[in-house]
Amino acid sequence: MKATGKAPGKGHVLALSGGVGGAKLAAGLAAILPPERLTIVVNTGDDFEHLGLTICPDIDSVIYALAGLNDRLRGWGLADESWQALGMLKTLGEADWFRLGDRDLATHIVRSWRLREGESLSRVTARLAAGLRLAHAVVPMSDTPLRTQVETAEGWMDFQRYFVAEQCRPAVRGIRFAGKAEMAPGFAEALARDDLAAVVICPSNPFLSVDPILAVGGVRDALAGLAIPKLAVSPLIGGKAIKGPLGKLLGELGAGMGNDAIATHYGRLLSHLVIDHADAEDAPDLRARGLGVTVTDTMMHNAADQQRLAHDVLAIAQIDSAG
Ligand code: FO1
Repeated sequence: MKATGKAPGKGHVLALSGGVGGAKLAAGLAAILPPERLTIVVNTGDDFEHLGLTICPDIDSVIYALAGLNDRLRGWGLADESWQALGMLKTLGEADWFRLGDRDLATHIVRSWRLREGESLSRVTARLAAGLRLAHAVVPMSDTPLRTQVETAEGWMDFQRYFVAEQCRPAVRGIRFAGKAEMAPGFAEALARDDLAAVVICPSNPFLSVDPILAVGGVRDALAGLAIPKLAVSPLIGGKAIKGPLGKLLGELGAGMGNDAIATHYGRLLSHLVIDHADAEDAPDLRARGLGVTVTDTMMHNAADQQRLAHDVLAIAQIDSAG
């Protein structure tokens, strides 16, 4: 996006987020935008059924981060967590490879029981967010399952098996999203808003966390049809992912390296890429593609960093955060 010299607008922002990294920017945006001006759509490709419970890791990362309850060190789950139930599950001979904390279990119990009672995932997510006193809209990408699976030498594997049980060790040959999903109502409504002023792709893994959102029916076309700033914050710093398997995946999928690979992956969906100072040398080549590029500090250690980056993103899109 080129600067137009126009006064900053007061429009609505649609943020697309995966888990940990994305949740940090989502929390920054929520801290500086009033609830009526932000919709956060979250990846549900990582969701799975475990011990009879429906687990939605990225939704939980986002609502916990917005509520300031997330564990910053571990990167997922709740701070001040205890693990008594997990220990008892192990004693009883049940699976303990996916660690469910005592406090976190309450979230999974509420979600599972309300879904079983017939509520949609959107409704349950709104219920959980309200329970945590969140005022901003946190919306699952879809109310129907679309499950991320990775292809390894042993065949197709469910995401959490690959990510947690196998610690991302198997080489990935392909990624697919199993199922057929429609946009959740809150997602479709945000995309159709007259006052939609920017789409922000948070710094989540493009292949594993953002692609499932883009794979939901109608999303790519809807985004392509929007003549507004469409920004992504690169998940890379110094050419590397802060956490997770993105660097390894880029190599395994032959998707290129660094921010060039990120820009290639999103292609014409993006008008602007926000990169870190450590990757400033990538800017000329990215600009030569016709992308707007902003070099800033994208590392988010704390709430102040999250809000600073959120301010940067809104400034690029010429959106005013006040009121
Ligand atoms: N990630 C892990 O690496 N190990 C775990 O045992 C684990 C448990 C877990 C429980 C609840 C939850 O909401 C998330 C959890 N995660 C765990 C994180 C999660 O698997 C991934 O971070 C996301 O799916 C990737 O975005």
